[in-house]
Amino acid sequence: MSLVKLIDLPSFGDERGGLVAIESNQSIPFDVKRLYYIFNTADKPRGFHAHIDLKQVAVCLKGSCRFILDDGQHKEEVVLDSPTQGLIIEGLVWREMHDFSEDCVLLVLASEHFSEADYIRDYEQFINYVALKIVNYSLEFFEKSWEWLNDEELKYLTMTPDFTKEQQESFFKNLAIRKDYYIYGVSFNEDMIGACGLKNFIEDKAELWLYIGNKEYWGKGLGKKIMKFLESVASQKKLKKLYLKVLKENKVAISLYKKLNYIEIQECNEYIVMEKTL
Ligand code: T46
Repeated sequence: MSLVKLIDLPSFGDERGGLVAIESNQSIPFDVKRLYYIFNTADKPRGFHAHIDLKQVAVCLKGSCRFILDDGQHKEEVVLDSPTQGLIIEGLVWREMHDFSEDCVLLVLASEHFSEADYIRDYEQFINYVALKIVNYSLEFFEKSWEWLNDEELKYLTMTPDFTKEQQESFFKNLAIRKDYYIYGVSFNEDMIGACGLKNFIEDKAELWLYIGNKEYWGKGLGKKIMKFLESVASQKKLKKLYLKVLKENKVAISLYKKLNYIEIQECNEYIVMEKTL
């Protein structure tokens, strides 16, 4: 499917001049929560980022500029130079804007309020983000997790208690009938790298958990995508809040959770509890 999705905007121009009317969920496929415009450009390229969860329509009201869109597999480009044409930018797409004409005025309509946490501004991180998939927690993942959770460092960081092979097997067998435990595998291209899920449901609240068992994948900014995925599952299940437990010394994880708007609600001996209202 083409990355360049252009739409003709409803145009009511006549001999008095041009008029374009854009309506949420009608002429464009989302509710507009924000608009911004870029002007007085100095022909300096802009963009160079992707968004995790944002739909946008860009309209060049005056002048022209060139967009490059890249989904990690292939790139496409398009010149915007018409106030009656909108470029829909959605999904995990790296965007760059080049060749601004001096008189360019670029209007962008966005489906969400501004959030810096929604930006991926590093290309390598973007490529990693594309490669990461949340998949079914199969027997292969289950067997891997025995290895992962018996690694001393991971066991410590995830606060996993001692467990036997038999206990783990009965846990796996029960998964199919349990309604109070969601578990998913995390893969990177063809590699199985971790697991995540939701547990301990109390009314409209649940505990979020995740780990990357394959240490080669630590520090690549993958946690954010896993968290966003679990939050979307929680929202679909009509949960109102998510909480998580994190070791006090796990500063990297705590900083990620803070960026994603989790706030500390309780301090225990070794760990803190953080919560987010969805
Ligand atoms: C996009 C392309 C097409 C805000 O505080 N609120 C906002 O709504 C926006 C759009 C930006 N900002 C701040 C964030 C930065 O500190 O303004 C500063 C410049 O933003 P940025 O460097 O991201 O601008 P562009 O032109 O590179 O990218 C913009 C949008 O940010 C982005 O979402 O898709 O246009």
